[in-house]
Amino acid sequence: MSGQDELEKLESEALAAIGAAADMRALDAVRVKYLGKKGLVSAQMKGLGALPPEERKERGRLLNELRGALEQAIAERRAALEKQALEEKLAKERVDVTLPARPEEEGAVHPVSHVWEEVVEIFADLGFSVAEGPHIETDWYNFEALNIPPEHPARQEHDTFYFHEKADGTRKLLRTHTSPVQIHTMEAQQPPIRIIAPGRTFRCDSDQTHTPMFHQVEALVIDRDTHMGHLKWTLEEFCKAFFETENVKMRFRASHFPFTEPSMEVDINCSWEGGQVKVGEGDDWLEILGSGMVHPNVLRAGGLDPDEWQGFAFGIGLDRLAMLKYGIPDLRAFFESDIRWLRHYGFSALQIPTLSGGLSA
Ligand code: 2NL
Repeated sequence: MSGQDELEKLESEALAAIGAAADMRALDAVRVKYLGKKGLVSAQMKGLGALPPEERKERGRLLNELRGALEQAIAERRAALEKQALEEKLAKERVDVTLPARPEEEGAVHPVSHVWEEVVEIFADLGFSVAEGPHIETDWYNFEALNIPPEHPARQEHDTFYFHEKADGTRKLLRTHTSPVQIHTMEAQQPPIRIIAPGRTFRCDSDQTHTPMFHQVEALVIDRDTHMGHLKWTLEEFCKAFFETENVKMRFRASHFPFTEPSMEVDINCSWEGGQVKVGEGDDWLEILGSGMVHPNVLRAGGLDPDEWQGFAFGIGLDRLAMLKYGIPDLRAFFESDIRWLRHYGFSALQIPTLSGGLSA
């Protein structure tokens, strides 16, 4: 066989093999067989040196053409295989969106998420915006700025989760309340301020009524002449809207928090029947939140002059609110991720709380 016939035979064999390669793996094997370092075309190239100079030139040109033709055929085959693979994948992953959801996979909105949305809806209606911040905080934002210096007894009560100490002696912590968010807000924006800060909080405490992670919503209002009357009105409006009754009675008791002065705890009336608590009826009292006028030291820590600005703040436990409103007896079940519990106490994703449509209806 002449040299040229030999190359033509090689080319037609190689092209047939490329065309027959059914997948990327097979195609790559063909590429290696012909164009690889030890492949058939390379072997021909190596043979060039043994030819007389006048034949070598022509043969070299033909070999280069052959290599170019095979490379192109391989690239085309690869593109065709990729297209085919994509089409197969799309056909396999095709979703019929008109099929109904499978009932056995139905989830539910957690009662805490639902109550969170209800609370946001009520305060948005009162002109508050929602502020959020990091779970990991510094000592300054979680304690010092809130008028809780290192030796303050409230430090022990907070059962703080600390991170490892750094070389400079400082250590980060998991926020024990959402108050740090309010300090960040005071730093970032000038009054008037009207915000709520809902979120997760953490304390190293676990028993029947405490979980290491729980949810809080705090509120902060600051203006030139904000006073206790504004605080009382806001809390009354909140309680009526949240418990969906005009009848709820409230009792304000003097209390103490490091970050407010004066401070008040708020109770609402309730009745106990068969171990079940009902809000807005009966003569028993139930504590639901803590509140007060922002302490001048806290205003100063937030960069505000207490002679110019004043405000109120309060904090409510969201988990407790959810238990009260929806009659859920055991706090610890909240965070056990038991799908049966969630199906029983959870809400439909389509049941979005609105004041016009009813919060829990
Ligand atoms: C409670 C008590 C409270 C606050 C939280 C607050 C935040 C700033 C300044 C002043 Cl930045 N106060 N928050 C005030 C009073 C009470 O929470 O028992 N919560 C469940």
